[in-house]
Amino acid sequence: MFSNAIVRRPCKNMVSGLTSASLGSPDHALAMRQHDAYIQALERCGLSVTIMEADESFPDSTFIEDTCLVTPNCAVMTRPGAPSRLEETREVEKVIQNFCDTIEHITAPGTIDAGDIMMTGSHFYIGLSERTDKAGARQMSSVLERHGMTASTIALEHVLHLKTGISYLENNILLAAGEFINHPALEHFDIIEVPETESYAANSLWVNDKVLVPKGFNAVMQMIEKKGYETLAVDVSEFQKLDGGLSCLSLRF
Ligand code: CIR
Repeated sequence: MFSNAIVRRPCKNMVSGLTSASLGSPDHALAMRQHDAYIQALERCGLSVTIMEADESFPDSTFIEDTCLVTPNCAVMTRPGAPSRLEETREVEKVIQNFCDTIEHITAPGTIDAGDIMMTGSHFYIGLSERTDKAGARQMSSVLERHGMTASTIALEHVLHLKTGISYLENNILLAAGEFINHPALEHFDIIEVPETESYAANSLWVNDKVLVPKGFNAVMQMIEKKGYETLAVDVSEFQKLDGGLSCLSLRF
């Protein structure tokens, strides 16, 4: 179970954020309202939410998940794979210090975005992607092992981050889309197959036995409810325009 979340407000400069989506430019005012509702949803799941102010120097900084991996035994500041995002970690670390006594760091030349890391109990899956290279993954694995946890890697073919395509919903249940549905490394999970038409909802978010699902993806929402979870629909359309999803918008621990 999680007790805390950290979020970072979207900045006006989010319109210059990195994206491969062709969904148009995000509307900052609407993004702020959606971010308010996202915070409320986390609070409904019982989390105490720390809100960092927006930083106009970093257009993608609202996607705070990529900057840090928080585990029960330590926090690990990442080294984001996009050059424009490298320094986002600095302010996040100042906030993390209020919660974690042990903070580790990924160092150059390795790169890793924590959107590529999925926690399943004490085992972590690390996606090798355009943002996360083998050196970054290797460093992360050895940090985790030093703190009594384990890790393995999965090479990505099509998606930006590992958790763009899969989400762990606890109880051995994995939500999976596209290239992950029949992946040999994941076959021991009870897989909920996300239809191609709703692939964006593969990034849904388990928080204390409730699951946040992006608004408008009703087939996936129903599949998750069939597994016995209460779902909360959260509209993140303005973040989708920047390739971001529900998990990207917070650190949870
Ligand atoms: C980026 O390309 O870095 C941002 N526009 C989106 C990051 C999404 N983060 C995530 O999936 N964890």
